[in-house]
Amino acid sequence: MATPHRLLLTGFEPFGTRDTNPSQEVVSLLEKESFAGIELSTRILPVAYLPATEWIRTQMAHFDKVIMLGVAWVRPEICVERVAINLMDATRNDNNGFCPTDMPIYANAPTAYFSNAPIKQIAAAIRDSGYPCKISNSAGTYVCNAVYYAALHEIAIRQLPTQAVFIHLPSNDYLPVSSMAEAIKAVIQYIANRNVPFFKD
Ligand code: PCA
Repeated sequence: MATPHRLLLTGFEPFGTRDTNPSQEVVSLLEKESFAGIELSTRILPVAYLPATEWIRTQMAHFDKVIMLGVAWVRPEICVERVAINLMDATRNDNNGFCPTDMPIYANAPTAYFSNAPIKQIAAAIRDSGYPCKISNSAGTYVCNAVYYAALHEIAIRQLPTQAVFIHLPSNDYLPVSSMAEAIKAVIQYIANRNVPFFKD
């Protein structure tokens, strides 16, 4: 049997005025499942720039595939993020009380990275499972973007084969959490059903 893909799936704790985060709930639903061909690890990240970026950075060498989830409350559909930018520009404190404006995540690092995962195929896998999904060209300037940037920067500077994608989930006013979980399951199954190399054709 082929070696299973080591897959890291992350979500975020609640932040701001909300006491839930759909990304955390989706991870809790999916961590109970098993997927043939996948060795699944999960983690809920703090909505805090420094610990979240530092943790994700240290994990990149240990996984083949990384799917990071967060919520974008105002977006009506699931968004597969194409790009991460080297910028922290918060309009509200993070959960550690940190509120950076116009600051780079890493000094002397590239302005942006594109995802090294096949975002179009991932979006298609979600749409084929019956859920609304589009490509987004901005993951914002809050903690989600920072974590995505940290992952892609680490992969780039260490020349790791790891492939990473960030997916923003909508508010559960637009889509029930159980449907979001089904959509992400479709992405995991897309990974599982492909022989090596999964992420790039
Ligand atoms: N969404 C925020 C941070 C955590 C989350 O779930 C964001 O889009 O940056």
